[in-house]
Amino acid sequence: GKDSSEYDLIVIGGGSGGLACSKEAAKYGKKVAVLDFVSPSPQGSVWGLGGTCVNVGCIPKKLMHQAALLGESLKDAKHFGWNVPDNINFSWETLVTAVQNHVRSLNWGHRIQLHDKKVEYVNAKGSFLDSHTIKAVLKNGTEKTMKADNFVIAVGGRPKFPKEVPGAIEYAISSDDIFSLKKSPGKTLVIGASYVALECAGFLTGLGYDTSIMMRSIPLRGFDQQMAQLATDYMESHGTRIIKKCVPVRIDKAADGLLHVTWKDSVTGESRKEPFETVLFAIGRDPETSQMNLEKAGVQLDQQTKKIIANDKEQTSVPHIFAIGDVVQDRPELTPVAIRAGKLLADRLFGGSDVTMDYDKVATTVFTPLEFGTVGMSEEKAIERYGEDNIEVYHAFYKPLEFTVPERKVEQCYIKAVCLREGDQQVLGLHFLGPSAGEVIQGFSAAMRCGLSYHSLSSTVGIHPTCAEEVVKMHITKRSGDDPTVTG
Ligand code: FAD
Ligand code: NA7
Repeated sequence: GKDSSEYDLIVIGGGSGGLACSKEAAKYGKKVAVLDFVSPSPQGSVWGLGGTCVNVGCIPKKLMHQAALLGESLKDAKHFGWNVPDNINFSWETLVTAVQNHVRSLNWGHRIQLHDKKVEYVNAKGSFLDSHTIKAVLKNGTEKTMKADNFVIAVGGRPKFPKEVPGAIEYAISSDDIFSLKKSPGKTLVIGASYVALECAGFLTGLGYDTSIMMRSIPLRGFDQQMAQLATDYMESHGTRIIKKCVPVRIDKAADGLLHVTWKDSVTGESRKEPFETVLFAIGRDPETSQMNLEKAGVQLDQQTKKIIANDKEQTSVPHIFAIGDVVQDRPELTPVAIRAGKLLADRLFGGSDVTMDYDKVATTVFTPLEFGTVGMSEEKAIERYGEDNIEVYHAFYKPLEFTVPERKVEQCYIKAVCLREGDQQVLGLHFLGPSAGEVIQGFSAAMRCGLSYHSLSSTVGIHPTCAEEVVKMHITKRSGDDPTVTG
């Protein structure tokens, strides 16, 4: 047995990856502790157990996205015969309360699960003293020392603020604050073009707020750019203002509380100034490695990103220290990725497994007002890898049946399969813009893991009438130059 301060495994970070890993390890009868501590955001937001996804990520954002979609549905409903009154109003306070209540129920659920599975939960901030010892600092300042044979670092990341922009840290918020914001955000400027930026601007627009996005270059770097363009075109045509090729210079708070943002157009060089009620930065995330004393343990970081370097067994430069989730260099920053990596790691450490995590062909969905589901390679990536002559792209612009009756003007519903040109035409990437994109793309991602070819995709019989059937019906190649609009 181990004495009270010695563990088989200490997990630092009780988010998606850390919780999954610690619970799985405890299943093997191991002595496991998980540390979780939330440092307040610059605006003072804090939250409970469960990490980013539960508190300030996937969960609250999908609920707010749903709230925005419902607003759209209310407009549609009239056309379908519902006598919806004209002056419907929306209450931010009600939404935030409902979302926060659900988040709190999840916080509680995670605590119960740790208890039931005999994982010791320590609400403390962990940092290394040496490679086998950590210091845990509790909220009240009490310190304790803990030792373990193995460590898993799963501390995730936090939103970045631009240090060079005066007023940014003082006055702006981030995704860490928006989901619990007490008062309605009002006229909002979202700065950045990450998926988080587009999603936040999307639901704020949908909820009726005057919303602008400021982009310095392209939307959704790393994603298929044709899809990214269509997703943002849709937003622009549905009320989100996009301020292109501009960067913030400073933010000043006026006596009336308004935030006056000065920005610069990087093409013309001109400056502009405009007041907003809320400014939200979504310019990427920094890993939470800076206060962990990782150099004391000997854990190597990427010099530029400050993320932890880990091998295909999630092992860092120190053999008994592992890292999973968003804190690791070159990994998709997604909850199910962190969960799976954590579970497989515990199985390898304590269950005699040799199964490693496959980070390839992980599907994801950007919950913009018109959702964007994607798996595998972008068209750009496929061309770069195989050459334009060896790639066949099938595509279609389609109209969801449910958009016809309410006469929704949507030109951006689009699907694209990026395939190899030879043989059965293996599908390298599948990209879908339209309703319920996540629900649509999940099954196709399983098919792609089985080696889906265009041949098997197009010999699949569709489910009528759905949007997903448009995926199996695609037959126009980009190369042909034919009109890809689905008719009838
Ligand atoms: P986290 O979940 O971030 O957990 C890390 C935990 O460690 C945190 O609780 C942190 O406070 C704690 N911690 C940090 N340092 C210490 C320390 N020294 N000691 C103790 N504890 C510490 N992913 C999806 O799959 N789908 C989505 O729709 C989606 N939407 C998102 C929307 C937003 C706005 C954001 C920001 C992210 C979204 N993500 C989404 C990404 C997803 O949230 C992350 O990939 C996931 O949470 C990563 O899990 P993790 O375990 O690596 O870290
Ligand atoms: P990303 O993917 O890191 O993107 C950051 C975005 O913010 C991107 O649009 C950047 O524009 C923009 N950015 C970064 N710094 C600035 C400043 N200083 N001013 C204005 N705009 C800025 O964001 P996430 O962290 O949300 O995404 C995490 C993961 O999701 C990532 O791995 C992706 O693969 C998917 P840029 O394109 O650099 O001009």
